Amino acid sequence: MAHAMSSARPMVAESAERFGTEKRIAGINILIAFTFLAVGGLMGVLQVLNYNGIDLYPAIKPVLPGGYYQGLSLHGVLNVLVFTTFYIIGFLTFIFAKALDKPMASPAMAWVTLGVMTTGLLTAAVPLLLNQATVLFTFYPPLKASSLYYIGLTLVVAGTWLLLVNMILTRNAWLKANPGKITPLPAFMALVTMSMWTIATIGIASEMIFLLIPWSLGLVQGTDVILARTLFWFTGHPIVYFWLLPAYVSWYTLVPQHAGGKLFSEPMARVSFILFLILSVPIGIHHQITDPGISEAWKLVHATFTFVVFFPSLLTFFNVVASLEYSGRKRGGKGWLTWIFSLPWGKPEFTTQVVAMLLFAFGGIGGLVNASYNLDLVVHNTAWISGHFHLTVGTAVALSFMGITYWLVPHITGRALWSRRMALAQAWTWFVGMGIFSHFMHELGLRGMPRRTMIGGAPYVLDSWKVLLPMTMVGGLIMFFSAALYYLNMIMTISAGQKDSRTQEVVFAKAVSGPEDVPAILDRFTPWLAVAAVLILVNYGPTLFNLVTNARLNIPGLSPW
Ligand code: HAS
Ligand code: CU
Repeated sequence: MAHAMSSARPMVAESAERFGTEKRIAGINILIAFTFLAVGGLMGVLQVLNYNGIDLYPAIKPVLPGGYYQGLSLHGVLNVLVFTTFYIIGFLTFIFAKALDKPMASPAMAWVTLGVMTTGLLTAAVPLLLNQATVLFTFYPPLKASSLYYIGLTLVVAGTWLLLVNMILTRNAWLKANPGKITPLPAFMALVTMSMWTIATIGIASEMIFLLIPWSLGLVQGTDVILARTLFWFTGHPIVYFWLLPAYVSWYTLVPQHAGGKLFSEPMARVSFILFLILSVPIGIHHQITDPGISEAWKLVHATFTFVVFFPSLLTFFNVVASLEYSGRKRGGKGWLTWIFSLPWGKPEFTTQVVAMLLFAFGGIGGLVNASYNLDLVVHNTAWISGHFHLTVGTAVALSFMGITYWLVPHITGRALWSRRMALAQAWTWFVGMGIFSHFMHELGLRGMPRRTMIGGAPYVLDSWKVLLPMTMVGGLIMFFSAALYYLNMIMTISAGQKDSRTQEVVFAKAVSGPEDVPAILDRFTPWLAVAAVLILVNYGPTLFNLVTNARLNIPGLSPW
């Protein structure tokens, strides 16, 4: 008996220990991510109050000397650069190792990844807080920030590359031990995401290293604005899929399991991710339709390819909904649509992610409007765009990431979620708040309201905007309430959640059409990376060649704040 117990104990200890590094990395990353999201999110509340003539910036001047635009810079940088990147690196490290059932090849490298990223974050945070980097998250020159801001962000990006290296080492070791086996789907998806992202970062890394850092250090006197913007969007478009794909990893490989069913088709899921690998980068110029210095022909090509990258999301739509339908019917659901009511709506980790999907459908449709060359001329730089990305990154991504923490944080900490009902209320209030907020932002954009503008201080506010602005505040305050529920629940979970050794194990969903149906080509990287390289060369080559050979580093910096 004693022997049986002592042999059982080390087993448990070993398995708890086995992914100890990955759990810790995920936990710390998620903690950093949500800590900074709290600050970034609060700035959003100030913005929406300012829209409605309630100006709280003077009250917080001692902490935030730069007012609206410093707040907006913090909002953008902390929410879409810091929150996303830290969360994703933690989540993917964990999911990748779990899916292969093999700890990361180099735990030391995993810690160095975190160390480099954190150093970068702290370096960039100093000028941001000191109002020396009030250049928004796109940091378009000639706006000029402190060099620490650019160096810090570059370090954060460089840190992420190490995860790809670690993943490749781990997968190689796994392949050696499992010859002829197909990479488990979640690991494959994580690897696609990091490969796509690493290619994408060539743009921002070049912009930083060749243009912005030397310029901000005073080594060169000026910069080239269009070249800088083009390099930015080389990364700035695919970054949105770097945010999205980890949510897709969860929608494909975990949500069907939460729903008590199966993924509909693994081969189709792989096709979707491979399409993202080859199509995410060569479309960035759809952010520059109104920029001079780039030919209309290439703008049109990028716009057209943007329509093509719509397809992997349509595949996802089909596959994920088919999986939900499978689960609904398995749970006794009947009818064309009434199976929806048989889904486990009482499970926070499920519901939070499904309501995120629902709003994403609208964000995705709006994306098509943006991608249409001529329609973009109507919505570009208006509040419509802010409406669009609050549905995409602000909901599909951020709300899914919250939903994931409803099972992942208990898994990491061994403490049960403090309140499941509060979590459900959080999901639905986000859905309602964001639904209202983004609807009215879209509409205000169509009425000509500019984005990135201190509307509360603008002398030209139209009556047709004034009637709708209060609704953005209603939506914003509901979201604020939702966020408060989230943070309260999480703080209570970590500090006072019931110790529960039975917190959910990580179980990936099986598939109706699974690995046995996957042709070898859908588990390979080299051919797809080659296609990606060709498409990038074709779609960006001529424009970049032109911009680089004509570059004049003669635009001086401005720090008007
Ligand atoms: Fe975008 C601008 C085009 C997706 C984020 N985008 C932005 C900006 C951000 C952003 C942040 O072509 C502003 C950048 C700035 O500061 O200037 N976007 C698109 C297109 C898509 C798209 C075509 N965007 C995203 C995603 C983002 C994101 C994803 C973040 C995560 N976007 C543009 C363009 C611009 C732009 C232009 C520049 C505009 C300008 O003028 O500046 C597509 O990839 C979207 C495809 C999505 C779908 C939806 C699929 C739905 C699914 C869920 C299904 C499940 C359901 C649940 C419904 C086709 C997968 C059912 C439930 C049951 C119970 C049954
Ligand atoms: Cu884009």
